Amino acid sequence: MIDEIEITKLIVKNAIDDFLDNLEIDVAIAGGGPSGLVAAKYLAENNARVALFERKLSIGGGMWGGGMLFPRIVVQREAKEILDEFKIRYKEENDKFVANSIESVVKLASKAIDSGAKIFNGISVEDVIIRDTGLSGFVLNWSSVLVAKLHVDPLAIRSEFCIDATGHSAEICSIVQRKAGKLNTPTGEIEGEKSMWAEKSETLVVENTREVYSNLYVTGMAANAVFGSPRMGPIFGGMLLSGKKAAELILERL
Ligand code: 48F
Repeated sequence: MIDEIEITKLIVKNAIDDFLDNLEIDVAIAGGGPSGLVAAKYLAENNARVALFERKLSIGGGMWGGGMLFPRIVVQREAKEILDEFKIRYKEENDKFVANSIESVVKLASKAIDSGAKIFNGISVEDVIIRDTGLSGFVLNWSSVLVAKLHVDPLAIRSEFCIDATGHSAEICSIVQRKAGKLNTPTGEIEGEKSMWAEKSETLVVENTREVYSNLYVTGMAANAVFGSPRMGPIFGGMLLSGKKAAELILERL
């Protein structure tokens, strides 16, 4: 027998149990693009309790569309090992590795989930919790509530460490700058993303991956936006290496 009420109960009960299980965690990640997914995988496989909150229905961020909707990404040799770890297939040309952008997203997500990271979609980080020790959690709301501009109060989760993986907009760092004052940048503020310069940017994105406010790490394109570095277009080695570095930095402290 298939009963609609039973289906409803199964869905609501299981989804709520999952949410309740993730109210107090080791690492909360805002944003499910490539850098967030990679960070989630390395953290979770090292036994950290990780939850990733993604505003949209789909994780993957800016990776799905490759370059200008040509569904390919390019990865340089330094990050080849990460492609291999995630079992993403590629074609080698001129010491560069070309992978299908759709395959890349699904394999990043699948490994992150298999490693034990929890992914919550359709949820936006709209604010943060700040205590004397620094950032200590995210304030969350349904993205649909925010899109509809409904006046609904958010809820919160507590986390020992947080990661801003929100991409170009560096949303979590912007909130912290606005509400707490100083970030660990040269000016104490968000320096702002610069125009495309792939070679420079790919090195800088890894260097810029660090603690930007007490207990808040920044990764991926958000790291370059915060530290005033250029964008890079559809070369993704830096994103993957940045996500891995964010995980390693936090694992040293857990
Ligand atoms: O933009 P995005 O893919 O970030 P990334 O991991 O990778 C950047 C590349 O895709 C590309 C690039 C590399 O060549 O320049 O752009 O740095 O993914 C960011 C994700 O964060 C979500 C957003 O929907 C996207 O999926 N996001 C943004 N703000 C919030 C958020 C928020 N406040 N709460 C939850 N999710």
